[in-house]
Amino acid sequence: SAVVDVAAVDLGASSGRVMVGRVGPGRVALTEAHRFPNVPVRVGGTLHWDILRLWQGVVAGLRAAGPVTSVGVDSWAVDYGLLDATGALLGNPVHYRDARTDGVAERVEEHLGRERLYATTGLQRLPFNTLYQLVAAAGTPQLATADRLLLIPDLITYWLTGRLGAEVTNASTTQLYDLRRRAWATDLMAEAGVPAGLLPPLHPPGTRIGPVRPDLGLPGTPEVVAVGSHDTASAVVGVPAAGERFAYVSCGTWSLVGVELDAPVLTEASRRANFTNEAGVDGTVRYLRNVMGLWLLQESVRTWGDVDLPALLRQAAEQPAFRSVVDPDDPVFLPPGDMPARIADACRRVGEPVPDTPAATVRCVLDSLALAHRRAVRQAQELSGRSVDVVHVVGGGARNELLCQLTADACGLPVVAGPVEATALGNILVQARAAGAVGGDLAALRGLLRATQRLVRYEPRGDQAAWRAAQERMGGGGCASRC
Ligand code: ADP
Ligand code: LRH
Repeated sequence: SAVVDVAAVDLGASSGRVMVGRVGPGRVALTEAHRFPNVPVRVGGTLHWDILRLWQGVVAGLRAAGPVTSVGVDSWAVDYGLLDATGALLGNPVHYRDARTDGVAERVEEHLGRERLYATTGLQRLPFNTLYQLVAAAGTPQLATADRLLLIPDLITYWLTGRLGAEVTNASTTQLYDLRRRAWATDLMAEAGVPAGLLPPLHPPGTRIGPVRPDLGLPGTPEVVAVGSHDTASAVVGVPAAGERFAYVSCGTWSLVGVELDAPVLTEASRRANFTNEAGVDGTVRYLRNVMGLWLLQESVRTWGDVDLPALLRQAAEQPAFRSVVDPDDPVFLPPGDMPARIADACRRVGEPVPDTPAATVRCVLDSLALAHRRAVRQAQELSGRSVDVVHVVGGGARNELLCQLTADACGLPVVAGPVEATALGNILVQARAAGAVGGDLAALRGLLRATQRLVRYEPRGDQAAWRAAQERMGGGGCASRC
């Protein structure tokens, strides 16, 4: 097979990028064509995504990328744009961290039944699941006028091609998707008052969507191909694991921590531990938990203003371990705002020493995240019956050496860090496979990454007793075994 050039559009909560992959047998080379910040905007009291600015970044990136065979789009989950009957966007997509969903999940669960919701969708309860956002928006003129709902990557794909559709890995994050039937959960939709027909037809990763619109004037008129359009689905494709005994931490704004399975886990214990079953590429199940992730650090840095992140991380490494730990998954940390103050409050509430410098706050965040990774890796194994020998850390967090080492120490397992751009690589490999440039299953694609990408291994240090004690301070999070 020949070598192909394909472009990945990867929109993360903190930045968007267009990456070009040159892929062929034994070969994967990645270059960055364009990167742009993703800055949400609050207006009229509502937090929005600046979708037109992101679109501008996508188009500029695809121009800079030069001629490619195909383009694939992935982004964060759950959020959407609404289109009217002519295909025009009705308003700016609302950000999942907006407060409009406060208290909605509880109401919907009472009405539809939390056990039933989990049995049908397999999804964890996050306050911003699309279902809850739609219930929060019920009765608004915008929703009443809407003809179609498009998830963010599907919206970008629509603007690129004029074709409407919903890619399944991201559809599975809406809580409107029936994981076992692999179809929209039309009964749930009807009972929740979500109009039938709002959600477009589903298609799997690898589907050829269509050529980019000629009026965009992109070099080479590439075709758009559906990838794992949920960024975490593409990131999991990009985990360079051998075999199946691995856990992953897709570590960026969020830490998505879990294992890859062939079938969902829908037990009561799994529901109570708030583990999710999201659809993966090639019919796999991403069995994972959302850990609040580097958002805690990003939002602290934003509060402090102009800081030198590498210098701050070096100072954090010199701080005493476990001085203060908080539970990163505390919902108080979810909205934007003064993060150091909320961390200090959380410490005060549970009687931990209050961090008194940025370095101490950062150490608290990283110790706490490593503990949350430990908790989720243990729970994932216990709840799924899948044992693991290694933890793969991918995404921007793979560049945080302290966090990688602490995660290895906390889990008592080796950490393999990298690739940083696992999401773009997962996106690119699915396109390259659709083009016939590479063949094989996920294991084969991962083998290609092991052979071509720079990975760093961290061996676990120290003894588990200290981590166990710190875990007890933080809370086991429903772990039945000794966490
Ligand atoms: P997302 O896709 O959610 O926007 P990324 O995977 O791009 O997130 O990860 C962004 C995060 O990676 C940043 O918030 C930062 O904490 C971390 N990061 C990026 N570069 C570095 C670096 N040089 N050293 C340490 N951490 C880094
Ligand atoms: C990570 C992510 C995650 C979702 C969240 C909304 O970028 O897609 O998997 O839960 O954003």
